[in-house]
Amino acid sequence: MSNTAVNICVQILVWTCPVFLGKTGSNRVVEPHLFACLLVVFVVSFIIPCPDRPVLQGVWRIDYNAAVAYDFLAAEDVNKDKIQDILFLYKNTNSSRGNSSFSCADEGFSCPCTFVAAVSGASGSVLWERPVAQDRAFVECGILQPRGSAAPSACVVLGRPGSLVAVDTLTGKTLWSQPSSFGGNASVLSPLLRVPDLDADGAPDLLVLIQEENQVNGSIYSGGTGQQVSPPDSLGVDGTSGSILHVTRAGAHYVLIPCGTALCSRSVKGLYEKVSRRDSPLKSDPLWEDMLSAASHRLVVHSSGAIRYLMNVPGKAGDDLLLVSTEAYMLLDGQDLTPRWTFGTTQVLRKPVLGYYKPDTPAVLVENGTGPDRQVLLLDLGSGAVLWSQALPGLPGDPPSASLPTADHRSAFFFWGVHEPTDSNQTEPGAAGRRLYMLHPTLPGVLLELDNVSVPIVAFQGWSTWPRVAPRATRPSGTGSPACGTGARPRQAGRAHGEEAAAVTRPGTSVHH
Ligand SMILES: *[C@@H]1O[C@H](CO)[C@@H](O)[C@H](O)[C@H]1NC(C)=O
Ligand SMILES: *[C@@H]1O[C@H](CO)[C@@H](O)[C@H](O)[C@H]1NC(C)=O
Ligand SMILES: *[C@@H]1O[C@H](CO)[C@@H](O)[C@H](O)[C@H]1NC(C)=O
Ligand SMILES: *[C@@H]1O[C@H](CO)[C@@H](O)[C@H](O)[C@H]1NC(C)=O
Ligand SMILES: *[C@@H]1O[C@H](CO)[C@@H](O)[C@H](O)[C@H]1NC(C)=O
Ligand SMILES: *[C@@H]1O[C@H](CO)[C@@H](O)[C@H](O)[C@H]1NC(C)=O
Ligand SMILES: CC(=O)N[C@H]1CO[C@H](CO)[C@@H](O)[C@@H]1O
Repeated sequence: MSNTAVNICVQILVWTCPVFLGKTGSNRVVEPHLFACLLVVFVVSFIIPCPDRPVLQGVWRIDYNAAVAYDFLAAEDVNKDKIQDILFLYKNTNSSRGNSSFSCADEGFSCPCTFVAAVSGASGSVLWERPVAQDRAFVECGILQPRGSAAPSACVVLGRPGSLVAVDTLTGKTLWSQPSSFGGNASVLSPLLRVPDLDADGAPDLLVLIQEENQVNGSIYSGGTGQQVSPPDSLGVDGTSGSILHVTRAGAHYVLIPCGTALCSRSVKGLYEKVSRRDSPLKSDPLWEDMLSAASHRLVVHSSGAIRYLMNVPGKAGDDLLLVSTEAYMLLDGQDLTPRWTFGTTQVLRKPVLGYYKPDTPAVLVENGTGPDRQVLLLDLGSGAVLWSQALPGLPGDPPSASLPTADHRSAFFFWGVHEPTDSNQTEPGAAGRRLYMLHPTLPGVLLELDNVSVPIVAFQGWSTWPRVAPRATRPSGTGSPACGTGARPRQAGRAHGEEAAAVTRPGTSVHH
């Protein structure tokens, strides 16, 4: 992301789409009682430098003049209207919306400084804004809330120069604030990791990983107060961003960091107890301790190419690990790290996205290559088999893909590309801009074009406004529902035939039957 101030705007698309349930037989007469239409709202929002285009129905846009945008978006129902509201970061002189009770100076920053803003997902109106850092900051939302608790939801902001601040997501007010000193040349490795409550204050704690001179240190901060629970200790490894916390079958917590073609690891128990010299209720896993001590904190995983991404994915008995290297995707058993399957591609650059292609059966959306030869594939997570694939040329800087649960226990998949019909006479594939497509597994032959944008996109994310629901469950209310077809044109792809394509736009009317 460039650090130059441009006009940025946050744009949000809200779709209300019926989802077909049951068999997609040859009879395509839309009869709601046969299809059991449910409404599902897709909320996809992105931050882009301002294009000059009309506001569509179901789309809102707010402009920030001469601001710097950052690659951060989070969603939370801030105003309790049952629609996810959007949190984002921007850098500007005093709050450009004029609805912030704080100026940069009030928080001890010079102008311009970095603000966190919360805007209504339904209308785009600003709910709150406040300065949180001088320059760009790490922000992580929703990690301090104990699971299933009614505690206020918070965003943790790790600013530069060192401060660790928890902001109440609903009001923008500070819950706690602590200075934090990371060495002059140290860099914080994203993301902040949530570890079990070690200081017994009822809130999960935070593990911050810092890299300085080829060495990664970890320190633990209290989620309740922001105080340091355990001072920095070396993990004995170097590494890169993209760490995750993995829980083994024995219930032991391990930090995993990509380091070259291996995985570097350390138990949270070891990290905490060594420095704090206190006991903890955390467990360690003898099998993992053996694997780690044999190879100086490294787990040998026989990866082809440097490891880029790591993901915990649902397995049969606890989480397995999906490992993405520059050359292949590999699913590892979450306990003994034996490969379950390997999917070799020549060029892996993007983080995969999890979703459900068949009902309740996890699948992973992957990309092979970028540019004109890009292929988008859906793999069965259990076997690595290809479920769906589509050639879809990409552009440099395409936003990441996304998936959202739908009411039929599957997912809709969203990806950007520049798919063109083969008969088109277009000399410059990028001229029309990058387009956002949606695939729903019920109609695997249809790619629905949802939007097109001809300027760079800084951040993009999708949220569903409510969790996965059982079919025939509640019908949402008060979403101001624009029809499914709004701004969307069906586009045939792969095995498409016109009948299916037409069916996608039609349900918008059938909902009202
Ligand atoms: C920011 O706001 C403060 C207080 O309202 C004001 O004193 C200051 O001049 C403003 N700075 C800019 C650059 O607008
Ligand atoms: C940061 O790194 C530079 C160059 O590597 C070095 O000159 C400087 O002393 C370092 N600063 C600190 C605080 O370590
Ligand atoms: C990292 O931890 C070591 C002790 O393990 C300590 O000596 C060093 O100062 C720490 N570095 C930072 C940047 O905190
Ligand atoms: C990935 O793309 C490359 C180059 O386009 C191609 O040679 C390779 O067969 C593809 N891999 C898969 C698994 O489709
Ligand atoms: C594409 O269009 C241009 C002008 O619009 C024309 O000169 C050219 O012959 C066309 N190319 C093809 C392959 O149709
Ligand atoms: C881009 O999308 C808008 C509406 O979303 C549509 O009117 C326009 O024709 C599209 N442009 C292209 C080149 O497809
Ligand atoms: C200072 C200011 O204008 N505050 C307003 C910000 O927006 C909220 C919600 O619209 C209003 O209630 C505040 O008065």
